[in-house]
Amino acid sequence: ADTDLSESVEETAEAIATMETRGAATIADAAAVALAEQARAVDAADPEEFRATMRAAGRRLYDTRPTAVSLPNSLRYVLGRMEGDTVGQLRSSVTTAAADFSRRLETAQDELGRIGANRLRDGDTIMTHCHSTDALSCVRAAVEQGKEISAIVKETRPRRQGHITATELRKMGVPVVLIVDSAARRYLDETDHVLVGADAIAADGSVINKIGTSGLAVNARERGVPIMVAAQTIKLHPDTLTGHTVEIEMREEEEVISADERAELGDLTVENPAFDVTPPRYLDAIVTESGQFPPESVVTLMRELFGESATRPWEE
Ligand code: RUB
Repeated sequence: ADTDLSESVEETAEAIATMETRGAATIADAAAVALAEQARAVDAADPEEFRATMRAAGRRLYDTRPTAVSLPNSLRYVLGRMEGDTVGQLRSSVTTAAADFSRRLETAQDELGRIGANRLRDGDTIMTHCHSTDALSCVRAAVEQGKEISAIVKETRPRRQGHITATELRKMGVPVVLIVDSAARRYLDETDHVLVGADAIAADGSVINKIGTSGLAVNARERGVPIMVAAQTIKLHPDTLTGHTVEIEMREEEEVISADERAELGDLTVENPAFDVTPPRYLDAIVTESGQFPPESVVTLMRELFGESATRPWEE
């Protein structure tokens, strides 16, 4: 087992695994903060011990949830900038990189919001799925520009992240209609844009997001409602450039049925995939801090940012 991990890394990893800390951007930021706290806490005898402890912290965080690529991209950013000949230099390179990462995340979200807001017109109604801070940033910017926006918010079973979205939208003064997931198609007739976030974006422009996004996108396309994905460039999945696929997290059945329900239902299998894949042909635009892209062309941006393949600095 990995020894010497700081309380902050253990607590952050636990919070990510239990979804107390959730949403791709929030997870990425929490991981960077935990790495910085680990760097401050580690009492290493020599540079090699420091590096080994930081890699172990990276692995502990990496192993929590498999789908959101912002997590490994955060580890890549911070651990990829770990440099120096002494423990002191190594430590300050990590804390500086983590602070830079958090700052960039915030700036990127604001920039993306301003770009996404350009797609929204005064009086528009959006439909949301799950809770995405990147998607909400677009609505916030539109509201700040003085546009009146209303929202139809999908509950998002099994964890009901729609309640978080509804609360955040109400704080912005946006009127909210909350619906169960299966009512989405009926309410598309009253929707001007479907607006969702992303956990990962593959090189072919497929978007991996909360389970139910793909069905919503197919229905929106059939109804002629544009579907827009708000996702910072940390959501681009560099491994997909070399043919890897994105792992879809399967979660516990307890999120779907209670122990009593399990006893009543008897012998059956409950499956609880957390995410699904929406092919690029059902998406109209991916909005990032670097501009708006047709899904099929994000690969250009991906090569620019990551080169031809991705590093794994947390591995030994
Ligand atoms: C969250 C989810 C969000 C994306 C984007 O899933 O699917 O749409 O993570 O969020 P979970 P953000 O609740 O299982 O973590 O824009 O905040 O990164």
